[in-house]
Amino acid sequence: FIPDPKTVAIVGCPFSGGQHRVGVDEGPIHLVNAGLTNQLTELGWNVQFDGHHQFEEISAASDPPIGKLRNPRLVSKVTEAVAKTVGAYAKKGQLPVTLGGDHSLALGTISGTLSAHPDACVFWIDAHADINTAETTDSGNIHGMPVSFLLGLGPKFAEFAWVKPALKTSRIVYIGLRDIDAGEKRILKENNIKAFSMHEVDKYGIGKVVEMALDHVNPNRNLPIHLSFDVDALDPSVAPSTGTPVRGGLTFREGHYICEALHETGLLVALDLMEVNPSLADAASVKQTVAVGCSLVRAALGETLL
Ligand code: NNH
Ligand code: MN
Ligand code: MN
Ligand code: MN
Repeated sequence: FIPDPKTVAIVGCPFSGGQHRVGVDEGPIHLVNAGLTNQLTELGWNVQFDGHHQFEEISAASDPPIGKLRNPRLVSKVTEAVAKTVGAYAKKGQLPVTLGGDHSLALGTISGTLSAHPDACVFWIDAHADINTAETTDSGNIHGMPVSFLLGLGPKFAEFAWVKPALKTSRIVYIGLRDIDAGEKRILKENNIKAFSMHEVDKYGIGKVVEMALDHVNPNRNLPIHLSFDVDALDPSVAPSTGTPVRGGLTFREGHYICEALHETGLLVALDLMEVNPSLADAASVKQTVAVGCSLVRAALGETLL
């Protein structure tokens, strides 16, 4: 399998229903306004961008919690639409780049990728594991749960009947973790899910970590790769404008290295850049975070230092 996409399809997802801080829906608008599409054109890509996704609205009143899940119908509807959009681009041989918005969107993006590339593996770059189930979650925020849904772990809900548990536990790997809930630690252990926390990044260095991560999910370097990058994986000094910053994160270079190394495999088929929240922190921090977001996307799409 050798993907050869020439076209990037930008999927702007102004969506915040997977968590409760307002403003993360503005992330994609800021990233595009910062010139991301032109930057990708300059890298040699055909860029398709037909405006940000328009989502069906469901009022809070008609979307009460189901168990602990908050905004369940809204998140389900939105992510189902995203899955269709991303899946359609991927099937056309294009490379979908989804701009969030909160990380519940990855329930859609990864479902879409797997509909086109059933053997794809996932790199989940995040301070958090986002693998809570409806049982283990404290917050009820679905952005902390997409991975469990994709793996088919935890209780099932009729409202999420469209979700296929299409991801195998051996096909996802984490880098950057440092804020994992107790229930999540148990799930990671019980299911033998490979994770490189910041401890392993410190111990081995990012080059070795990416190599070990690839060896685990993609031993023969022949499977398509979906990169889901939560900007809070980066240290808050690098990416301050995000809803749940956690100290001790990836440096600017470590974050970019991951993107560059996955580009170098030639196997990248989809990319998510999530959780940029331009309403948090001062104007300079917002500008910095948006610029870093654009720069991570460029690195994943082939921008090199030399
Ligand atoms: N683990 C927490 C939860 O489930 C926080 C998740 N927050 C994130 N994830 N930003 O990337 O609510
Ligand atoms: Mn704004
Ligand atoms: Mn996340
Ligand atoms: Mn996170």
